[in-house]
Amino acid sequence: MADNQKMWADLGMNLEMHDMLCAVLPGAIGDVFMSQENRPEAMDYFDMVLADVHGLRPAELVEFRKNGGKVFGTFCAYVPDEVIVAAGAIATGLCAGSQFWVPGGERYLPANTCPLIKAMLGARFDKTCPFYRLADVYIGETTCDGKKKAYEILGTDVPMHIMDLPQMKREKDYLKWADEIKDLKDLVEKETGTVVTEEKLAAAIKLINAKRGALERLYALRRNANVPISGTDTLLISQIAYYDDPARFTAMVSKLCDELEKRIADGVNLAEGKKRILITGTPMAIPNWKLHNLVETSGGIVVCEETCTGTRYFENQVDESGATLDEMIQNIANRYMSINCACFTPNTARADDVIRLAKESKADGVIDVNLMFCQTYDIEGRSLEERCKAEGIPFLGIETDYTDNDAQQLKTRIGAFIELLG
Ligand code: BJ8
Repeated sequence: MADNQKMWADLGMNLEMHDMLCAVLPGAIGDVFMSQENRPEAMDYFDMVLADVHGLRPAELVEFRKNGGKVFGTFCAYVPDEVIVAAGAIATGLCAGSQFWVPGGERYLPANTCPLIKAMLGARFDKTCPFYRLADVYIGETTCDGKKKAYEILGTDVPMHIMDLPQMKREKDYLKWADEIKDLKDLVEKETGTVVTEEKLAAAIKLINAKRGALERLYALRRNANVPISGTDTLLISQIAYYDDPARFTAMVSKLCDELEKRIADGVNLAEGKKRILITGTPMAIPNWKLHNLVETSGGIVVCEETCTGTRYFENQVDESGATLDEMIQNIANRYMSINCACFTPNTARADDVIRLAKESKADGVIDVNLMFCQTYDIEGRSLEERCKAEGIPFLGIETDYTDNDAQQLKTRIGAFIELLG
């Protein structure tokens, strides 16, 4: 911890304020994670990463930068890590899931802005997140309006590169996204002084495909009648996916999956007497475990997340058959354009995904969670509810933020929903 203090001081962090953030973490970890029964042993690794979330990985990034390495901070599941990795750089998610950062963000943004966006700005300007201090360049993207405007404000304090994400899925949009990925490649080459060759990009595609494959395996195991791992634990893994070393993360998830297979064979079933729930909606950035905790302490077990901290992050692989840089980049673009985010129009494929995943996961019900003031997901919630109802899948729509103010009321609503599932 003493080493961490020095590192945080060297990073120019606000130590006094950061201490306040660190003070609440052990309690939250105890309440949310350690209180669960019969957890897989291989969760040890992820628990350790979480317990020292602002120490372990940041120390690696500090070391990497000392040796001349560059770190790129990202905010969205559409930004392809492959290109950053191919230039020998590190991509790290700049997730913002804590209420702690929201008041800081409100100094720059209207209060009626999505909490995720407010937390992004609070984390940067309050100087209380080492990842926000360590990223040399932030990679933003034109998804929702709130993020676009927030990136302009972040750009007053840190180098920003914005990727212009198309919002439709016509052939020309796939070509356009490939063009934006080429611009990203040019940027990382310039920043790192490393040329992205065919060999390097092909290796990076394989590395990130392997990471997605490990997550796919984990999610497939949860579909079993015997559920071997809680949704809360899986959510933590999905959150850590955004910033851990990809090869190590893949190895740790694979090790966990080996254990989960054994647990299934041994008849371990965390779903015993519980209702299986699929969660869909806005992303749950670390340390936002609110909904999973509420569901799993109210008679439910989360068996799948159709979110960017869930299936949207890992479904579909990049085609590895590309031989030239142009082909590889188009293959990368095609994979990322297969993500179905509400910022696209039309986005009916997301409802198809929810129905498919609910069936595959044998979900008893779907809970659609919307972060307050996120218009696109809020609007989509109505049609999603109709689609689920037409399929006979019970549906509950929830809007919430990062505070605990509504926790009791949500617990009552979720408890009633789960009871109704019979
Ligand atoms: S691909 S979901 S990570 S944009 S910030 S849209 S919650 S108002 S995060 Fe997202 Fe990429 Fe889409 Fe996924 Fe709404 Fe908030 Fe905007 Fe948000």
